[in-house]
Amino acid sequence: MSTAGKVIKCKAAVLWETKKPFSIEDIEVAPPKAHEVRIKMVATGVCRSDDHAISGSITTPLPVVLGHEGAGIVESIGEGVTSVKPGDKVIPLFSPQCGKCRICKHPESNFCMKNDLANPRGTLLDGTTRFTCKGKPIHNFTSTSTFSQYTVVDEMAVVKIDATSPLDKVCIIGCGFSTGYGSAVKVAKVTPGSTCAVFGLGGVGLSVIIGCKTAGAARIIAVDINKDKFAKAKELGATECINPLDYSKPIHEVIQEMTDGGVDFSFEVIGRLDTMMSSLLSSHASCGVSVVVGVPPNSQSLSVNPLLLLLGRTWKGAIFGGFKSKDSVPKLVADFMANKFPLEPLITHVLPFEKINEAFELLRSGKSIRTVLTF
Ligand code: PAD
Ligand code: ZN
Ligand code: ZN
Repeated sequence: MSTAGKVIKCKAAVLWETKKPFSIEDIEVAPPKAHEVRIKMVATGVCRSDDHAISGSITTPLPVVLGHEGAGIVESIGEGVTSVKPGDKVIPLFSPQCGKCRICKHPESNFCMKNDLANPRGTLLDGTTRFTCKGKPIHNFTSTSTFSQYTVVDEMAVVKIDATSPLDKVCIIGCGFSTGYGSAVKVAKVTPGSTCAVFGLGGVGLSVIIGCKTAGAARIIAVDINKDKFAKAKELGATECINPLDYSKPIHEVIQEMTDGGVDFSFEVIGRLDTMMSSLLSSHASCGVSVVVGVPPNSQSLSVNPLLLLLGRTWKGAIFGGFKSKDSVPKLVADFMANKFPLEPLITHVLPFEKINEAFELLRSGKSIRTVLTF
């Protein structure tokens, strides 16, 4: 029996308070309004950015349904939706592409001005949410909210993908893979024969390594304080792995000595101010490009001597690997289907959705790269 036009009762992981576990709740998901899409989730990855929202390091209105790295099937569409239809396989887009704003029209930039990341309202575009639980409205997260059996998103925050693609794998194209890969190939524009350093070997950092290798980097130096991450980094293309805890001097000095003054491209993929500075200093003072990928803790700043940039070094950052999401996600899925890069090595655990708290424990303890939750 069709559920279109009706309220759907289903399970979702609700975060009522920061620093607390999720509660699996029965929620109601209202039908999509005009220009909105209701999606039956099939799989969702667990990203450190969700954990930043749990810890309060990213501020977002509560109570909330988190999750932003999912894939699913369109259940129904609101009036005026033209780019997807019921039955389509789709990926929700935490960094949307409205196609109309100044940034969407800019040839290089990708951070659409309709995003709900910079100053989160925790709602859809119309300022309301389609989720309720125990009579209370529950907020959205980053235009997506994938930790629910059903979610509603704005049309600008969802895109159709290849009907034959495996949703339990391509879900990580919704954030971690694309963010890391794009940071290398699109934001840094890693060049053949170059030397790179990647700080942080989680799902995003390892995807940076895949991008550096694809771009033809000759040396890829992987940096992490958890040596258990090194084997996978090497499997994906790291040529050297170093642990800052093994050295008495600062790690940027070690990297400068290893690379005749600094790498061509460095990436911070952890989300800490001290490692952002180490990454910057590891890039060559005159020709280096350093990219901030990790999300820094809320309202914290770095003090930087402008001389660090004056000699020619470039310091930049990007959300979602600099990709315009609606344009790029279907192409990335097609590239995965054409074996241009692997996703399987990044997915170390698959768990049923109800075990979401366990998935976050695996991430926090450093035991998982990506856990994919299946519905
Ligand atoms: P993760 O927690 O799986 O990986 C982080 C890695 O950093 C782990 O392997 C840690 O052992 C390592 N680490 C921690 N502290 C240090 C340290 N002091 N020195 C060296 N290594 C250390 O996270 P992830 O890969 O899911 O995400 C990484 C960051 O990227 C995180 O801050 C997340 O919020 C951010 C992110 N940004 C975007 C974006 O669009 N810019 C998208 C997705 C994730
Ligand atoms: Zn993410
Ligand atoms: Zn836009």
